[in-house]
Amino acid sequence: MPRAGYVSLIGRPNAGKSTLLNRIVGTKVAIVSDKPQTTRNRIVAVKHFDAADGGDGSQIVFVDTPGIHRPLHRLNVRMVDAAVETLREVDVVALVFDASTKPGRGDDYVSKLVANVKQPVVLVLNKIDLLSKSALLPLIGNLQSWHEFAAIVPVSAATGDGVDRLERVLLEHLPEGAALYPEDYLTDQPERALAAERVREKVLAHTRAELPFSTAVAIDEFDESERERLLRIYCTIWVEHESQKPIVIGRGGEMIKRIGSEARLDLERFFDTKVFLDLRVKVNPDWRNNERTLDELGVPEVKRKPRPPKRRS
Ligand SMILES: Nc1nc2c(ncn2[C@@H]2O[C@H](COP(=O)(O)OP(=O)(O)OP(=O)(O)O)[C@@H](O)[C@H]2O)c(=O)[nH]1
Ligand SMILES: [Mg+2]
Repeated sequence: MPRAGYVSLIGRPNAGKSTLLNRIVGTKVAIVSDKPQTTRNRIVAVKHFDAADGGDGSQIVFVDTPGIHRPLHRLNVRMVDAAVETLREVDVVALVFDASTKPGRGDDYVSKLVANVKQPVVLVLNKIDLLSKSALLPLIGNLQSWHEFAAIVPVSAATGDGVDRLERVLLEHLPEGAALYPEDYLTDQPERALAAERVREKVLAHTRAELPFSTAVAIDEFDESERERLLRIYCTIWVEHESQKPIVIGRGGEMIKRIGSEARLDLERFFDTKVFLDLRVKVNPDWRNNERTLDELGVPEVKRKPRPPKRRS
């Protein structure tokens, strides 16, 4: 009997959730960077276990989520809410932990969140390529106290080590049933969003300090009228302060050219056609706290159920 269901990838920023998702589905659906808070919304992507690949028609519907952190802007409140909300919706929670780091206060917070989860929680110890074998066992012993995990699976999303086993373990905990998505379905991310994210990925790769956090990319025009020959994409890179503009543009436009040419090559590979990419940089003060801009950027607000008012005595 095939199995099918939802698995959310939850954890601290930088744990490697998006790298793991891309590794499993075999395509870059979520951008990755060495800066925390890279992923800003939920990304659904489906792993198919097709008969053609020796599978039985099972499906794992992954939900990649923003890393859980203390939110200081409305953007971050929306991000964390989006991640936490998945805990109630999925069949299995995959808690991804960066095994090359020591558990800290942020991890305490995440472990408290999963303590209330009713569904099976699988602890994924990622980045084991950075770890000696002898360090793994004591770490597992230490993290077992967090939760009654359904399983603990060491992996390296970077090398693929352990990922097959992780897929098997996740499948075991999914309900039996027919496929939820068509067999060629990859992701819920529209092409425009994928394009904007790839541009943002290059910005993240080449900037430091506050800039990665205060940058957003909006698609102004996605012109497919001559797609076979040339896909034309016009983007605006938002920054928060006037002083950040020259950093993204660089001396003599060097930085923006580099971001543009790397993004264009990436987009050409992804869309399998020539791409014309127009980038401009604009200041949008305090966009991270502007609800309308956040809506427009596709970082939706998670509507929580209202709590009953506290009774006054
Ligand atoms: N060495 C090593 N690095 C990894 C591995 N998995 C991810 N990384 C690196 O860790 C960094 C963070 O990876 P992401 O996939 O963006 O992490 P994330 O959990 O999605 O982060 P947020 O979106 O910010 O929550 C990147 O530099 C990755 O290349 C791994 O298995 N081994
Ligand atoms: Mg991510």
